[in-house]
Amino acid sequence: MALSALSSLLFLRAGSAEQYRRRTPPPAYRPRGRHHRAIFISDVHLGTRGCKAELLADFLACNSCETLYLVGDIIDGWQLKRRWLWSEEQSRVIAEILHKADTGTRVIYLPGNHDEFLRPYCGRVFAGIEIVGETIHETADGKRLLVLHGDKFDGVLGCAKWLAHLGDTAYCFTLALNDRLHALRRRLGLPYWSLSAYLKRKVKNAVEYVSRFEEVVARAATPKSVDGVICGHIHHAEIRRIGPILYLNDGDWVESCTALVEDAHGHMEILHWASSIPASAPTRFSAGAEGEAALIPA
Ligand SMILES: [Mn+2]
Repeated sequence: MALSALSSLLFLRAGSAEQYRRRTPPPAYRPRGRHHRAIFISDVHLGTRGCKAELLADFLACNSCETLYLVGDIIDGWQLKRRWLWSEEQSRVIAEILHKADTGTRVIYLPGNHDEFLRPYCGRVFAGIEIVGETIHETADGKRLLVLHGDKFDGVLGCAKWLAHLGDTAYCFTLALNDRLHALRRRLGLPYWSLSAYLKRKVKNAVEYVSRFEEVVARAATPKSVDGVICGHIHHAEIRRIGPILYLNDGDWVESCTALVEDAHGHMEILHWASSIPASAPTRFSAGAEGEAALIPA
């Protein structure tokens, strides 16, 4: 069963995480790391081809913190139901997280929609990782920030849910399909209709979706007597004030490779890990170009 395979991967390996971590060769290029009061990451989508596991494992190895928040969609359980893709680099991400939990970092996992199979375990602790639905993070300067994945606002937005499944690969595929469709429609005597133009319009809607999502999240946080809200879900890192609420989104590790970090004084910042590595550095891949597809909610 898929879940048992996953739990063995996640938790039964916990004992060997340290050996595994030591066995893994260090990255060819290691940018200088930093210590943070807190690190927030989300939308890693482990188990998918799109996950930039090598960059994330390096980021985790290079950056230490007192508290690590895993703000949902860390493991892609939807993909697990279709075709499970796992790599050594993805194992290294798990090993780095477990290493942090083993060496004094508080690790808090807030499940998202892709890892909703963990939601029944909210309130429990596995391998030193606390699983919670949502929580409040208090910054060094006393700001109270609500932390949650953010998918619960999808319903409020009423956005076409199929967009969530449309990656850039699917988009390229539809461009090719467009020609075939056009030929078929012509043979049937139907007027030209562009599937790709239709999808582009939908992607434009996704851009609007981002700003609407941010406003809805901020509005929902306002009556909760918090100073701000930290979430993920839409793969779009951001720090901005929306009315009385500070809206923070930690981005993703599929396209932009971003993390939200807090320093010792409570200052919050978005780190772009991929762009901190010089182009000459020998990495096996580069992060996906930031484009329209990066804005598609997931
Ligand atoms: Mn999500």
